Amino acid sequence: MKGKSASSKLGFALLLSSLAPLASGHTYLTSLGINGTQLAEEKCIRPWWKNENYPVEDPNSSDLLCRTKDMTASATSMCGVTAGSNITIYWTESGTGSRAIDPSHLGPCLAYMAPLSSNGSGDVWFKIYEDGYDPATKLWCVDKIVKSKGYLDITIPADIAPGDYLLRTEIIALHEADRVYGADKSAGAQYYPNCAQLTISGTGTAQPRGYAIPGIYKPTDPGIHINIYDPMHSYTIPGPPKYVPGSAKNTNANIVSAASISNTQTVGASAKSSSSATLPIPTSPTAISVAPPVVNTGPSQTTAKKCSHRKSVRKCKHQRKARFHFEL
Ligand SMILES: [Cu+2]
Repeated sequence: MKGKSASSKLGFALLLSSLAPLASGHTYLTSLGINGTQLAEEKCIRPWWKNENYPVEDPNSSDLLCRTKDMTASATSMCGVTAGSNITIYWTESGTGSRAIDPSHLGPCLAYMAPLSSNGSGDVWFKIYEDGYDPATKLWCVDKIVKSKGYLDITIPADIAPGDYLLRTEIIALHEADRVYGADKSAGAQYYPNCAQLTISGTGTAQPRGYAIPGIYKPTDPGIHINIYDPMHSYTIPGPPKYVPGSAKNTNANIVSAASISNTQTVGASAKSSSSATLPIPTSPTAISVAPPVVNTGPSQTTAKKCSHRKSVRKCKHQRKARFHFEL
């Protein structure tokens, strides 16, 4: 009896330890900070999808683009930013003041830009920020985000041509990335992209080489399929190389090809409209409001509250993970 009890205890402990990496607590781009002012939630941000803090799990899905329900839906305003200046990304789990993300969701932070006229379609995305893992400090970018309560400053490249752009921010959580996406229900990296709309001012002329999203990540990339619980001596940040200001060689080839590509993706926008010009994209920037952070009371926010893993587990997509998270 004694032996049996001990072994079932051991079994339970092993079960718990094997489940620990499944803990879920997701995140989304909640607001932007520009010129030292944190804007209202969702301002200049493309509409969040239904359960906005849920991850994209298939790196080949069109959801990887902006994690929005509809790529034809524009942000309600443009935010003006001077090239070369900083912008503050603010990620939260469930709105202003909530934690950034579950600390178990370790992984890199990235940011990309693309001309707004492309609506994200084609080889248009260039990476402007990346922070992965530092073996010296043993810190992931997500460790820093957790510590900063969700805030991260990034710099808009100083030499890019002025105009309207999409800014795509992203956290990739690797807590279940020891198995390749598709291997089982919870396997693979979790992607947390969102897009904002910026009007960049400045005197630059650079139009950096771009890459297609989806397409930048493969399930087997070394920075995507990785066991982060093994000792880590290095980490390869996934995606294309980061754009180095001053290094743009090509001119507007990307822009032209982006405009001519219409149906290469099955995203609602690109599939439905033959030209990005028909998309309801604001053409004139509106002044940046200096409103203090306001809790958004729109429908998507309501949905998010319902989908907190701890409260309404059944509403959540990752029921297995959610349930274990709840129980643990
Ligand atoms: Cu999660």
